[in-house]
Amino acid sequence: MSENTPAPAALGPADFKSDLKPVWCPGCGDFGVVNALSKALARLELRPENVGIVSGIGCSSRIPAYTSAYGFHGVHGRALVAGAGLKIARPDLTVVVAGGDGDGYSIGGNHFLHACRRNVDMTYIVMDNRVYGMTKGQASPTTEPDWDSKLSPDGTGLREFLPMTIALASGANFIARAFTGDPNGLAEILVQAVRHPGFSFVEVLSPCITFRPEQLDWKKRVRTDAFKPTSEVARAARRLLRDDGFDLGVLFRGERPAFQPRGRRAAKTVQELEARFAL
Ligand SMILES: Cc1ncc(C[n+]2csc(CCOP(=O)(O)OP(=O)(O)O)c2C)c(N)n1
Ligand code: SF4
Repeated sequence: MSENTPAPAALGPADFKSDLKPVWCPGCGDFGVVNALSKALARLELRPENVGIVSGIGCSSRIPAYTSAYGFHGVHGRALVAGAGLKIARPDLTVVVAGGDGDGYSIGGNHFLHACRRNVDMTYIVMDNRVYGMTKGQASPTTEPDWDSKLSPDGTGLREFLPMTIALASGANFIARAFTGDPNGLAEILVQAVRHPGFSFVEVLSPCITFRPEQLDWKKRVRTDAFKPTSEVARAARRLLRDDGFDLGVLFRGERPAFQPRGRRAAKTVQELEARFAL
């Protein structure tokens, strides 16, 4: 930029929203996530063209359409691989991957483990409502074993998947929990997650008021700033032993360097890519 070129005007949260009206049920927790994410991206002084938002399938995975950043609404359970590919090919972009607990922990569970282990520099937001919202209320890996519903009478009887514990054990470099009912707290955690190098995992408690209206009670149960960040895995693991799923804040800030493959630069044209694969 020459000395005479004016600096681009600072953007506000509204600049990160698209003009599509979300089709989420009125009162769905996911509204709070799109609001907080827009605030966080503005606070980070990014521009929509510097950000790629990748999702899987589910109500929560509709989020890229509601932002003005580059978006990819992908395949159920495969958002993390698409996000990692994007970051590796375009390290200049800020990559955010987003989706639900079904998408990320059930069909996408294996990718979750390896994304933590691989530690590519991106932020993964899971909107956890402990149910499959889009497909009308099946139990997910984070559903309580005794949640009684038409599709799981008397509950599944299965113990819950513990995302933060699993992320810690698998190597995630930043681990936090936030609540959509606290949009400022959520925006602040997202700012920290994007800034932290490597794989940042943010579990967001996001009520599904249609299939789990009792989750409206979460606003009385959450404890703001209950976690105090540490860079010691053992300390974070001990802290999780007394977590009931409603403690909020940053649990872990690791110091592993982000993974960026060495070797050839990404192909710049389709022709170049085809030439590399020619036998
Ligand atoms: C391969 C494949 N299997 C199953 C589905 C059906 N399906 C769509 S969304 C979804 C679950 C969504 O639940 P979650 O990720 O928790 O998101 P929510 O809708 O609750 O936000 C399922 C099973 C699909 N689209 N593709
Ligand atoms: S079904 Fe649940 S998760 Fe889906 S939009 Fe409605 S409230 Fe949100």
